[in-house]
Amino acid sequence: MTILTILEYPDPRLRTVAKPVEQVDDNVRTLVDDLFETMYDAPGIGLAASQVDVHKRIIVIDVSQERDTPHVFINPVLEGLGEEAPVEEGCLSIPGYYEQVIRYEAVKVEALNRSGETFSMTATDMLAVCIQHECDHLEGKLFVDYISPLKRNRIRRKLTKAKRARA
Ligand code: GNR
Ligand code: NI
Repeated sequence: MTILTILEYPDPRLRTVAKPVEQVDDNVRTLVDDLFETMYDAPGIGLAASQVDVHKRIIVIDVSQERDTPHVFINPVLEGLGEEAPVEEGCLSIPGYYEQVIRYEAVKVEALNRSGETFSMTATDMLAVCIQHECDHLEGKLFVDYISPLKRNRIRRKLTKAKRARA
């Protein structure tokens, strides 16, 4: 197992639109395992392959307190359900910043599991929020795209400066 490097905003590679997985093979399963290891290590409640510069439609999530309820979604297709409501989000690719964004309160998601079988589930609460956040990553979209340009530019400048200081 390998802990992968997470790209940080405003890295342009985070804007790449991910491609569908054609075959759920051992290479894909190894990537899924590495995504989980990277997510648990971070620690985060979700991770999209896009964030580790692999532009395939794969996301992993575990919103449980006990960190014992992993979910993997390959080629996910989302349908928003219910009302839209503001929620506070963070992102491992935008470390240290939290902003309110509008999300559906529930989603239906159809995807492939790690055996390559189609499944469907409906999710609510934090799992629904996280699925929407991760599916955005696969489209090259980040939560800062929903906030004001003023706030977004402030975050961009601070992260760019922090990265310069680290280098
Ligand atoms: O760890 C994460 N926490 C989080 C909190 C609120 C809404 C979404 C998230 S996802 C984030 C991990 C991440 O960046 N996934 O892409
Ligand atoms: Ni994120």
